[in-house]
Amino acid sequence: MSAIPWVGQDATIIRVIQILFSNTKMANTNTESYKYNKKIYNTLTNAKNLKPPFIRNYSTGNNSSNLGKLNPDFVSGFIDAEASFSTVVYYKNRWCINSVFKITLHKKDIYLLKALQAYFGGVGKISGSDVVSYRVESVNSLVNNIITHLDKYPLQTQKKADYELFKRIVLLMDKKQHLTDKGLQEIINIKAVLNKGVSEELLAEFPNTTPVFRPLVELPAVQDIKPHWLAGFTAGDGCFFVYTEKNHKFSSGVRIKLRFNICQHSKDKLLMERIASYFNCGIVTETARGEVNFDVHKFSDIYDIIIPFFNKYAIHGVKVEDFESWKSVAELMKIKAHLTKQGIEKIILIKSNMNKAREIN
Ligand SMILES: [Ca+2]
Repeated sequence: MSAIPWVGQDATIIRVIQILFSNTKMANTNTESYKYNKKIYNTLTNAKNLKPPFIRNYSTGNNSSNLGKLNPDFVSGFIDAEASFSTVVYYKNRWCINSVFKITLHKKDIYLLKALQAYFGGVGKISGSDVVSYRVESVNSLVNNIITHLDKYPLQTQKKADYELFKRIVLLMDKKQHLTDKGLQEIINIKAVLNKGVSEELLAEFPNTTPVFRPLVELPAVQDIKPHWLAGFTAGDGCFFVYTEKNHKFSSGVRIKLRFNICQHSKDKLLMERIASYFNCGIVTETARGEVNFDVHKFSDIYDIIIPFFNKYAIHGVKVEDFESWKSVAELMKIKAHLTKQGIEKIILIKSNMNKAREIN
């Protein structure tokens, strides 16, 4: 495989060419299908002013050596989407505390975890098979690598409150306070409002527990939202959808629709509204299940705002492949290929290769 990552428009075109030709016998250049693909290939090539040779091994840049050093804001955006901060209290001869920073992804995203580990100076461990986790649990690494980063490049979602609580616990551990009764109780008081709080069993062991206040998370001003943070957040929690819908009003019999989505817990509704203002497009809606969605459906917004944004501020990891496929559908729609039967076939083929990589959130 080629180790050179394709980025931006080049990658889109490589992706579309690769998919278009993937079920066409290259030797048989007289088929209608080949001619049609060739025509689309030429249109896309001319449109983007790119020169052949084109067909080479496609790489999305998922290889760790291609990822290079991640942008710090990207790292924080990705942590906002995918990481967890937790503290476990257990008894083994004495009360013990284990604080863990963790990111769990599908195994296809192991290179992204390796890039994150490299970003954090190689601390922590990556383990797992179908699902892989990056864990940092040494107090020293948490203080010097994770906390140092997050204090400089802050989180933006409500997860920040959990981070602030987690940080207080880790700093107490760093000062060995967890080895004293007072420090241990202080940690339990903090843990009482961290994530799901403390179990009844633990509460029974620490009857004097007085939960601390959960810190308030300040909402960023629209102009303070960092584009690379948004790219990292999207790499974690964003989705690029292609919908094919039977519709006889269209001569091809099928209507193609694109959707860009970011889904969060409804506690981050105001942040999602800020993101909508930042992009100056899309809508924010709340579901009965307590989720909030930021969606962009309008083709011109997708083509003129969303795609150029992520061309400039790169997403990393397996989601890049979805983005490239999605972009290639947008390019086909731009040249009206989706209004023809053959164009629809290509789009269905591209769609069939999308959104397979991530089975966990
Ligand atoms: Ca998430």
